[in-house]
Amino acid sequence: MARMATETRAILYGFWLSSCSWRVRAALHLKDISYVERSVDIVNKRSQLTDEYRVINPSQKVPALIIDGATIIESMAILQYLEDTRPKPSLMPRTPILRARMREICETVVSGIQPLQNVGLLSHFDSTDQYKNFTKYWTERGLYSLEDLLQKSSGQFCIENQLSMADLCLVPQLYNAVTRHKLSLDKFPTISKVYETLLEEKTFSETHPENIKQKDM
Ligand SMILES: N[C@@H](CCC(=O)N[C@@H](CS)C(=O)NCC(=O)O)C(=O)O
Repeated sequence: MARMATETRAILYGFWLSSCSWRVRAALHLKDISYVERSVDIVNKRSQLTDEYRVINPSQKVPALIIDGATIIESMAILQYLEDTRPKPSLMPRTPILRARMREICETVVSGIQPLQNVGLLSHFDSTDQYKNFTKYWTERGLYSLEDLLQKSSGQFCIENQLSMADLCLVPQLYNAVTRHKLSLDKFPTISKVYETLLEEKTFSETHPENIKQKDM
């Protein structure tokens, strides 16, 4: 009797342009977890709003990760689960104060920038220009804050010289700010330096949206 094919790898529901999906993709790569990505087109088809996808992710956003027989939504919950179940290499700095520094950076991106830059907001503005001015304002405020935070905590990476959740949050958001929203990082020398270094890391080069876009097409 033919055996039914079952997917034993993790399944990431994401989208190439989504910063929150890139956070998770980078963590899966860093921890060497085998996965397959299923594209949910949040821009043109707006597939996140279908009843079918709602069963997977009730918030109707990406990402969602199916792993170890569970479906997990919210990128930071996913990162923490991966860290708890596959602790090496660790995404957490070694001391409580450095972990607090890491969370400051994560929150600045995850709560202070991303929700105000989310493509899902676009249809709620009278014009694209209005949306762009809004996102530019909040992104720049976040960048000023991140510049100060990184001046205190960074080495090669956001927190000294160890990759952490902070880097996983920072890189995708900066990529969006620079490419999609055409913001300049000239006023933010520490952010620029750390960002350039991080883009060279395999964790980010191999999970880069441009690579995922090729596969989606
Ligand atoms: N807090 C959520 C945010 C998820 C989120 O906003 N995802 C965006 C892409 S980065 C999305 O799916 N946007 C489509 C929409 O809002 O309709 C997380 O971290 O997973």
